Amino acid sequence: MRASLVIPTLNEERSIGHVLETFRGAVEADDRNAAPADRIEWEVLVIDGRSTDRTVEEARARGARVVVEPRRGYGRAYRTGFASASGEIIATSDGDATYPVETIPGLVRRLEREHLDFITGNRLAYLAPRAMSTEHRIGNRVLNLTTGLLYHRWVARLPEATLHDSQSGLWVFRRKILDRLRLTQSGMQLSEEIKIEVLIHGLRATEVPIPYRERWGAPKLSSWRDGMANLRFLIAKRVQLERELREERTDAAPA
Ligand SMILES: Nc1nc2c(ncn2[C@@H]2O[C@H](COP(=O)(O)OP(=O)(O)OP(=O)(O)O)[C@@H](O)[C@H]2O)c(=O)[nH]1
Ligand SMILES: [Mg+2]
Repeated sequence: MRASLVIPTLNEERSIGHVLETFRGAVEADDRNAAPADRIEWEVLVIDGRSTDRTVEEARARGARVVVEPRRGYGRAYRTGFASASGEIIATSDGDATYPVETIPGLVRRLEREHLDFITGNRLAYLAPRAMSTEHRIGNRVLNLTTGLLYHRWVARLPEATLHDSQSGLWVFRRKILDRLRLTQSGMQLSEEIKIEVLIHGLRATEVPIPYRERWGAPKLSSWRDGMANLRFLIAKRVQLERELREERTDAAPA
């Protein structure tokens, strides 16, 4: 089985080496426990937004394939990364050492074992004390509540009938589902867009608890600006969805 780990980076020289080494250690442990035929063949893609520090050198030195995406945006970087990934399974993580990349091989095994299409990590389950600022925490809560209210009928399809962390950026999924998802966002909104698209298409998805740690290096996110953009996106997408559902109902109604 081939899998791709995709990591967007913008000036993460302090942490990217650590992230890639931690991941490699986890892959080696997974290989030791697997029969040769069951080993996962990994490719690691770093989608770099023209970092001005040593991120690219650090990533290449650890065997990652670096794709330069000069257009700005977290979502833009992921959409470019997904198009460049060759694995049947794609996993994602930030390059700032916040996400537990060591859990990724195990999550791929779980995706296979449970015949799932999409797994997303719930960072709020084991949040390290300084991993999120107060603004960030409040913003997340507002966005999670809004997602739960606006998308209730789709979120209810999850095993716990709720999405605890709409903003998480650690996912493991089958590449083939990308043909069905409409991913349009170039900013942080991609993180909620991908989950909503998975749910409205009725794909087999689950949320798993993961640790989330304090970031290394300077934040790229602006809690207020990105939070408001995410909120506007949630509302606009729901309005559009309602319009499409209404059109479908009209088309299906007998003349
Ligand atoms: N290629 C690319 N990567 C980006 C861009 N903006 C952010 N990133 C990377 O995307 C990942 C997520 O960005 P973060 O700044 O960590 O956002 P966040 O996790 O929501 O916020 P923090 O809690 O501050 O870490 C990091 O690895 C960033 O380096 C961009 O414009 N282009
Ligand atoms: Mg981060």
